[in-house]
Amino acid sequence: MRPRHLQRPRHFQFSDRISRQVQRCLLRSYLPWCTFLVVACSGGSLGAQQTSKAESTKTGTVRGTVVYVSDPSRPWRLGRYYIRNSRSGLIAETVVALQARGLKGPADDRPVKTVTVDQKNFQFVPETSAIQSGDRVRFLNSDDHAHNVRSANPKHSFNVTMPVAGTHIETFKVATGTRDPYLIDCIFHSAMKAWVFVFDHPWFAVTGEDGSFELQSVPPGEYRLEVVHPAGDLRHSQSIRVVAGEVTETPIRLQPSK
Ligand SMILES: [Cu+2]
Repeated sequence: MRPRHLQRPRHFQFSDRISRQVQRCLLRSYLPWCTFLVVACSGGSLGAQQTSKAESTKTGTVRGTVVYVSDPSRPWRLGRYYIRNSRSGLIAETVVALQARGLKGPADDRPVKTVTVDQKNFQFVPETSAIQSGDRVRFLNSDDHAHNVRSANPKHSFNVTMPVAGTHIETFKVATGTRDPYLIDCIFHSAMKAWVFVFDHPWFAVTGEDGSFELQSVPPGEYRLEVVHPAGDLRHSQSIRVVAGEVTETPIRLQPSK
């Protein structure tokens, strides 16, 4: 028997006993229902997964993260702008895209997309954009100074002055892939640079600050997975197999170009 000072007060013991009885009663009464609910919920969840799986039985997903691996013999002075955590090396504004001979997106009448590139604090924000051919870029000027947007690429060139609060929309019709992105600059401020990558398929992505990317609804097959960080001139390419109904996880390590 417990010493008196360790014994629970009598009313506590009573209420505790009642409480235990109520718990047992509730357990007996509701356990079957709880079990049913759990099974029903998991069944519903499985159903959703199956639906998702059914939708993706014909296509696959490529998912991964891009990590910058430094090389003391080839320092990258701009790394501090794109790598938020030097330990992880996860790198933002990296373009990841599939490449294969004759690769074309599904022939559909998809709506034209418009992405925005601002000119702010004497920088293009974001510096790196990726679109499909036929999509548009809306350039803005949020600075209190005049800017300019220019492309000298022979496949699509333009040169437009951007007054304060100015807006200019440009349609990019010619896909140039990862090899020849459109370099956009400002004739007034030579340090301002941006890149517009244009693809004729939808299987591309630009990494965020967490370095992650995901390419969905990819037809199964063998591809080159091309990775470019234009500001750092970092490039990487590897073979990848996409399997229907499966997610291909692909960690990517980017190093300074040789
Ligand atoms: Cu400028």
